[in-house]
Amino acid sequence: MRTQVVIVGGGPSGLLLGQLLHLAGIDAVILERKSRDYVLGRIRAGVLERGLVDLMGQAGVDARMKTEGFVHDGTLIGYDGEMFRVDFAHHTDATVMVYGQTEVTRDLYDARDATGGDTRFEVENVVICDPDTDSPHVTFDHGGQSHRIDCDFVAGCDGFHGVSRKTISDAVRTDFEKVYPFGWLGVLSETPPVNDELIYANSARGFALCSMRNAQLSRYYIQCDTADSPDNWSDDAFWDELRRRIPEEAAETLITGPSIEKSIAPLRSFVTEPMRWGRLFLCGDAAHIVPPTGAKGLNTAASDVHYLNQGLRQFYADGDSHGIDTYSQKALARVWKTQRFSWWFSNLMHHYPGQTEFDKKMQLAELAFLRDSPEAQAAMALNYVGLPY
Ligand code: FAS
Ligand code: PHB
Repeated sequence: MRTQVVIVGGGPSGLLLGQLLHLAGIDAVILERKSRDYVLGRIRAGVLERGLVDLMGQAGVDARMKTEGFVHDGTLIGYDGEMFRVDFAHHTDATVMVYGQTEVTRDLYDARDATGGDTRFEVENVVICDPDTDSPHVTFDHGGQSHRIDCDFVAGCDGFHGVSRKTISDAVRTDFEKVYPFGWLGVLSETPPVNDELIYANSARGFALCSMRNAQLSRYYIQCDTADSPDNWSDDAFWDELRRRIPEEAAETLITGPSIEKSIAPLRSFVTEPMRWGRLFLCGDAAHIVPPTGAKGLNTAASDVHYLNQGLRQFYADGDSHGIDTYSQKALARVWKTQRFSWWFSNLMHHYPGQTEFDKKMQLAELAFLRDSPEAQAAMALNYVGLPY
């Protein structure tokens, strides 16, 4: 079999790229390791930058997002017993969309079904062959048979634990990593959100975040030890700890209920360079990971897809390889800026084991500066709504 682009990974990166390429008449086969239901069962991101909202529109998959998503023009930050608001619309004329990654993925799968796109689920033993030649191919097992697809290009959209990044030899690739000494314990509950906007809280007991998916579905996080386990946390224990970490006015109005999902995500900053090797291009978590504090994981995957989609369209339209030749450089330029914001916001809002009293004073001083300085709030707002592509 032959196709133009093989996309390894059927998460948001792979699906969005597949949809945009289809609209340009470029054929792609998507290979996904898990089942569709498994992919849709993952609870992950919740905030979409303006760039991803626009891309969803370009991909023709934004109808449900427009009716069910929540447009947010600011966020709340709580610390040291007080709370202040950063007004995105005032500083940037832009907003963000609160719409779960699960729904984004569902919309993209529905669109792929409608186009009859070739998506193979529960594939195994994917191997990307000869990516550094003009005739790469991909082999894999599916339905008890071995398969080979010859192609022009391979898009590695298979996340942090996929095969694509590891296909690029260590002699070519450089990894940059910071592992944070804490994780996030997340709970999903069928309860009304505690506030119309998100609340990021830096309390003496550690970080907490109040988010949402819709008017009856809330998403909450508390910072936890890396060795912690969801089994150590009853719902009551979680709600009690959350109340202790969020501003009093929110703690008093918090409506709790049974958790329908409870999980711990480790936090790391990670980038691999380059994001291209021959005819293999890395997109999304396959190339980079951020601590979720700044809501940049899914959104940086989107800007990668934007650049790669542009480059492949240019190549197939008029044989011009400039877009694909500059893909890695362009994508990484934005990746590092989102890495910095995610690192900055994580350092500002979390308690580090062994943090000295001076360190805590530095955090409080920076939070007070952010509270009082319109320029500091504008810088944060510009990064939060999404830097330009
Ligand atoms: P994904 O990991 O989503 O998708 C990769 C796909 O490739 C998966 O479906 C996988 O099954 C498949 N795959 C892997 N190996 C394969 C192989 N060998 N062959 C075929 N398929 C293969 N971001 C935020 O902005 N906010 C958050 O709150 C947030 N929370 C997160 C919580 C967790 C636990 C994790 C892991 C990530 C979180 N993220 C968050 C980041 C997340 O949203 C990612 O940025 C987003 O899923 C990136 O999408 P993809 O690049 O498509 O990678
Ligand atoms: C979420 O709703 O899951 C979410 C929102 C904002 C973040 C991280 C996670 O910064």
